[in-house]
Amino acid sequence: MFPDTSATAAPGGPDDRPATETPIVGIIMGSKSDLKIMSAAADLLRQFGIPYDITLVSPHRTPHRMVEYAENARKRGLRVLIAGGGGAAHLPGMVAAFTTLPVIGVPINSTLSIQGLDSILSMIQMPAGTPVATVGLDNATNAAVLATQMLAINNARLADALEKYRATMKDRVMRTIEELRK
Ligand code: RP5
Repeated sequence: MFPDTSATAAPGGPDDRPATETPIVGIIMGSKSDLKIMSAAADLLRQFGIPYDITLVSPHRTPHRMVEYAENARKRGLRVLIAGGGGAAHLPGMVAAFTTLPVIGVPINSTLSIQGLDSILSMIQMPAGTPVATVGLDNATNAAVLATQMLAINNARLADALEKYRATMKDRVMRTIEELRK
């Protein structure tokens, strides 16, 4: 169920840094039941040293909170949003309708889901003009990597950290290849 964050540990950032600075990434999800998936995004952002905040925003149970969150996101300094949801996963699309910040959607294979296909379809077919950058099912790690890549467009430290992250992945594959040769 959990993404293997050990396989994608990000070098180049302090591992245990608390998110005390002004957050620039907002992680939101429809339910506490999504947290076991979405925490992988928080873990990776922390490793990259990117300040974030994380909270629940339900499009169906707290719709006014969702509008307020999305409308205030840019004003309070957020630059990218990561939104996860399962079942009728309307959160990323609706948040995207209320902000011009980039929204990365994480479809979640929740207990309500039809094996996650419902969540995926709820996010990917956005009308032209209001995109949600949808990553793979339960892949909050990729959402965090994509957010980091967006922030790295004009941030040399993050660009360097991403290079090291890629190098770490390559090293793991090369080590496995060596082990298989034995
Ligand atoms: C969605 O419904 C949430 O994102 C969650 O994935 C799913 C189930 O929510 P709970 O019934 O577990 O609160 O809105």
